Amino acid sequence: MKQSMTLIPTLREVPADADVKNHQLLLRAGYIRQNASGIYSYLPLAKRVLQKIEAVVREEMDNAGAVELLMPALQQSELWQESGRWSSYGPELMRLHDRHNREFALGATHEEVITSLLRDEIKSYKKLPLTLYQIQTKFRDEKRPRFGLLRGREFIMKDAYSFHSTAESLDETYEKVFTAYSNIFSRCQLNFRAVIADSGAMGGKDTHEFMVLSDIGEDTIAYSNESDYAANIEMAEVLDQYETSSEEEFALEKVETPNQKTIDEVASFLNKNNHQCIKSLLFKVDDEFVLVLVRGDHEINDIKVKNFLNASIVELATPDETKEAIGCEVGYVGPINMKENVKVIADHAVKYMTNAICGANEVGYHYSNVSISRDITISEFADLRFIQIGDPSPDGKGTIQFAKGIEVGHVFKLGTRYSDAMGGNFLDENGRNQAMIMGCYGIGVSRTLAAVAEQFNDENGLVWPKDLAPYDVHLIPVNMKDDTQRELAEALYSDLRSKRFEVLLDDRAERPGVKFADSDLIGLPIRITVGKKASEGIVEVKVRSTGEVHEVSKENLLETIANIMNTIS
Ligand code: 9G3
Repeated sequence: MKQSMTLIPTLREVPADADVKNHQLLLRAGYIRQNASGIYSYLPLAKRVLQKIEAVVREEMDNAGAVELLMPALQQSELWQESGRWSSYGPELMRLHDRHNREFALGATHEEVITSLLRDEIKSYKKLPLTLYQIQTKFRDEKRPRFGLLRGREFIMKDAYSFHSTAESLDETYEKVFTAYSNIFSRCQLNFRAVIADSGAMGGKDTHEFMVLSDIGEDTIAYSNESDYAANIEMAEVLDQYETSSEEEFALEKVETPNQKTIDEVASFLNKNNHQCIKSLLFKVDDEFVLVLVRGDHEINDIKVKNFLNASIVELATPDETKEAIGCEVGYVGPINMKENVKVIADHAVKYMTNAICGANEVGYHYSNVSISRDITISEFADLRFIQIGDPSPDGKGTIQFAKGIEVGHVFKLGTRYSDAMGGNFLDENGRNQAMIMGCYGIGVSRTLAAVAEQFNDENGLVWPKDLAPYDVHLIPVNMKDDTQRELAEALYSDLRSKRFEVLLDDRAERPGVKFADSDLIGLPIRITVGKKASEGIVEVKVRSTGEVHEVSKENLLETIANIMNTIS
C-alpha cells in the first residue's frame, strides 16, 4: 500500500480527552476517530488490525468445532418480551421503532435471536450439539463510555452460542471454547488470566472471564502468588479459616458512644481495633430485610449475599428504610434483640469474635463484650465478605494478591434459562420433550485491539505484535525526489510483495523527521529506510520492538526480513 493512497491522519499532539495510552496512541497514529461519545470509525490501519484479530478468532473457534453465521442487529421486541429481558434491561438497551411503529432493540447480545432461530430448526437430539458464532457490531448505551475502544457504545463482539442435549455435552464444549480463548489471547501476545466469575443476570453456574492484566482495568482480580488460582474479586471465595480466640468472655455492657457512628470512630472512641467491632448493615433482599454482619475490618460482598440468598435483587437499605425497619438510625444498628422479621446472617469471621463491639440499636449507644453465641441469634454463617490481599488462597496454595484486569472474554454455562423461556425444546432419545441446554461465549474484538495497543507501546508510539500489525514492513525512501532512492524503494516494494510481505510504502513528499516520527507512531514491526547509501544498494533495517538496526544490501534484504519475522513475536 502506498501511503499517498491511504488515510493515516497522524497527530503531533496528545488529544485532550484521551487519558489512557491506547486511546491516545490509536488517535495520534491515525487508527481511529471518534464520531460521537463511545462511537468510533476504524480507519484503514485499525480495520486491518481488526481483520487480523478476527482471523485468529475464526481459526480457533473453527478448531473448537464452532460454525460461523451472521444474525441481524435489529431485534424485534417480542423476542425480548418472551425472555423477560425487555423490561429487565433499562436505558442501556438501545431501542427504536420501525416505520410501522413496531418496537425493536439494537442487538446488545443475541441469546434471544439465536434461541428463536434454533427452536424452529432443532427438533431432535440427533442434531445436537451445535455451536454457532458470529462477529458483529453490538450496541449498548453505556452510561459512561471511556478509554476509547475499551468501553464504547458500539463495539465489535464475537459471540458464540452452544446447544446440547446433556450437561456433559455442554461441559465438553465449554472446555473446547475455553481452550480456544486461551489460544486466541496467547496468539495476541496478551498477558491474561482466566478468572472465576459471576454469571450475574445471565443465570446458570460456571462462568469464567478472560482478563488482560492492566493498571487501567476496571475489574479487580484476586490471584494466588503460588498457584494459578484467579477469580474476579466479586467471586473470590474466602476460606472459613480463623483462629479461635482464648479470651475470657466478659459480661455484656451497654456503653455510651455519643456521635460515634462509623467503625473507625467507635473503635477509636472505645480504644479498640476495627476487627473487634461487628459491622451491621441492613440490606433489602427482594422484598424482605436482612441484617448482614461482618467483622469491622472486612467489607460485605453484595454479590455473595445475593448468591447465598439466591435473591434477584440485593440493595443496601437507605438510612430512612433502616430507621423505619429497625427503629434506629444507621451507625448504631446492631444484631442484639433484632426484630423477628429481620433475618440476621453473618460472615464466617464473626463466629470467632469474642468481647466484640456492636451497635445497641439506640442512638448514642453500643454494646461491648458481645459474645456471638450468648448474645446474638444468627440464622446462618456464610462467606459474605470481599477477599483481601494476604488472605489464604481458596485452593490452599499461597496467599492472595490483587491485580486490575480488562475483561476481553466471558464464557458462560447458561443451562436452560433461554430455552425454557422461549420453547427451545427437542425430543430426546426416549422421545421426551426436553429444553436445550445452552452455553454462550463472548470476546470483545474491538476491546481486544485496544488491550493490545495498551500493552504494546513505547514512548514513541505503538509496537504491534507481528501477527496483528496492519502491515509487516514500513518501507521509507527518505527523499522521494532522489531518483536513486525512489527507484530502489519501488524495486524493493515489488520484491517484498512478491514474497507475500505486507508493505506500507511511505511515498509522501514529507521531511524525513515527519516520516520517522509517523513510522514510530504507527508501530509496524520492521522499518526499511532507503537513504544516502541507496547508490550502493544498501538500506537500513530497524526492528521496532528491539530498536536493533542493520545495514543490509538489497541482495540480502528478503532473507534478513524473513529471519527477523521468524525471531520477533
Ligand atoms: C443487554 C444489554 C447489556 C448486556 C446484556 C444485555 C451484558 C447482556 C451479558 C451477555 C452474556 C453473553 C453472549 C456473548 C457472551 C456474553 N450486557 N450481557 O446480556 F440488553 Cl443493554 O452479553 N452474551
